[in-house]
Amino acid sequence: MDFKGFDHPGRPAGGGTRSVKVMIAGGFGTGKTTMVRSVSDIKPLTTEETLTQASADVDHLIGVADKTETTVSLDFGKISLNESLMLYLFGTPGQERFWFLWNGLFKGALGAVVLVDTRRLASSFRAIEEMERQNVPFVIALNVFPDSKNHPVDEIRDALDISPHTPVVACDARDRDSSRDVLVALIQHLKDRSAVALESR
Ligand SMILES: Nc1nc2c(ncn2[C@@H]2O[C@H](COP(=O)(O)OP(=O)(O)OP(=O)(O)O)[C@@H](O)[C@H]2O)c(=O)[nH]1
Ligand SMILES: [Mg+2]
Repeated sequence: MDFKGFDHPGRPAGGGTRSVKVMIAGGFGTGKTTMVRSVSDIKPLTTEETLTQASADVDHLIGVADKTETTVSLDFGKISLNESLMLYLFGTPGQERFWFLWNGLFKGALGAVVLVDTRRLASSFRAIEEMERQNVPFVIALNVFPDSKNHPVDEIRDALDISPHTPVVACDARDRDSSRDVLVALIQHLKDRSAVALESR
């Protein structure tokens, strides 16, 4: 896929490498840190702390019972998708008590991946609402766990109440190629949106 025509609004067109800020968002324990880790070209910066007993009741550990750490501030990584496009990845915290950080984190973001664990769909509702509120285009990445059911995409769309234009892709956040494919889908979505915007001018 060729991203050469993709222009970052803050940069002049033509030549050089474009840098794009991308958020990796989603509910608690959906695999955000895992995705930043698997796909980043550099050793990512992570800010994980041990999960405390205090959060045990509110965090609904169903399906991620062996989870011991949670992101308290952000994950940061970067990936060069090709010679002209560099993505800076910002993983959000999933625990509700850190959501107040989201406003600042999203500044300048061109798009987002919203990770969804289909065993716990509701955990990502708030992240989707936030993308819509902050007007950040996004793709849904269904992070497939061994006991995830194979729901038809239309059912998932309905359950998440997202527009038919929002791409939904399945992935394994632990796998670099799979995570990279999600980022490619996001960039393609951003390109499609800007093409539509240009046409309707
Ligand atoms: N089987 C399987 N396990 C995964 C996958 N992705 C993540 N995990 C595991 O699921 C747990 C949650 O992953 P994290 O990457 O910490 O999730 P997170 O969204 O960053 O979590 P918070 O920062 O606490 O919101 C970890 O124990 C991972 O090893 C996956 O694709 N498949
Ligand atoms: Mg995390």
